[in-house]
Amino acid sequence: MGEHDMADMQALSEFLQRGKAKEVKELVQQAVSEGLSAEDILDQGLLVGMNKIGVKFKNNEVFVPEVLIAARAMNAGMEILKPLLAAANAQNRGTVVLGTVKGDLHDIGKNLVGMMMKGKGLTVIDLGTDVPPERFAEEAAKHSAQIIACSALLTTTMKEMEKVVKAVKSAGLDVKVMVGGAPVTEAFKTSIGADFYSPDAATASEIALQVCRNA
Ligand code: B1M
Repeated sequence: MGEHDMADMQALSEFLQRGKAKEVKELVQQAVSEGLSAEDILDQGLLVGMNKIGVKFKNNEVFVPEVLIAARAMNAGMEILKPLLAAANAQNRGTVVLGTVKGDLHDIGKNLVGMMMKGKGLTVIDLGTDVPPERFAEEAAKHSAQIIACSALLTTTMKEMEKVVKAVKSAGLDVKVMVGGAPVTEAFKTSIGADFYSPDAATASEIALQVCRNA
């Protein structure tokens, strides 16, 4: 990748941090036209900016409103990448019930996970954010899903994932539970009795596809 592309990605990260949704959209569109892959635009532009905002947020250099407008700019960029990441295979390869757990409103990572899964030809039932544990189980039964994918970004909400595992068990469902999100770890997954942990959206989509193939 040339110097020119790198510079564009840096500008993209800057615009995202400043919450400039229009500019973010334009730069993403430009990068796509120049032939950059959706994955590179995400990893080298949008996510770099979002991570920087995260650090500033932690250090009290920016506050919720700034993070929110940066998140809006991120979503504006993702809208353009969506069809590319989800260059969907028409054939349905399985069904995933996806959502952010109860009490948690973070949805950027979850949305990425959903896009990547669609890109693998999976049907994604996206329940949104703040999803109660029983609802994951109910929807999985309703749609005959092979896997439930739960996202949590807060240390205070990740414990809801254990309730999802319990809800699935008490409903007697034959469905796997995958957990992910920044505070979630492999050890945590094991401690709550979930089936899979995934550190990122790409791995999550690969695991989901594998589970559906084996079902
Ligand atoms: Co919040 N927030 N936030 N926030 N926020 C974090 C998570 C935090 C780490 C910031 C910090 O202090 N450094 C911190 C959590 C601390 C903790 O619990 N240890 C925090 C806090 C404290 C809060 C509030 C409590 C702040 C407040 O009100 N005082 C509040 C809580 C609201 C609530 O949920 N009830 C809050 C609010 C918000 C906003 C609304 C302003 C906004 C969310 C907007 C939105 O999502 N629509 C927001 C944001 C944007 C962030 C940060 C800056 C960025 C999160 C993000 O979208 N990252 C975040 C700091 C950070 O993470 N650096 C922070 C980009 C995204 C692509 O990454 O979601 O990690 P991520 O997803 C990754 C992987 O984790 C994985 O795949 C993705 C990449 O491939 N993944 C999965 C995610 N889900 C998966 C599921 C899977 C598999 C993989 O399978 C099932």
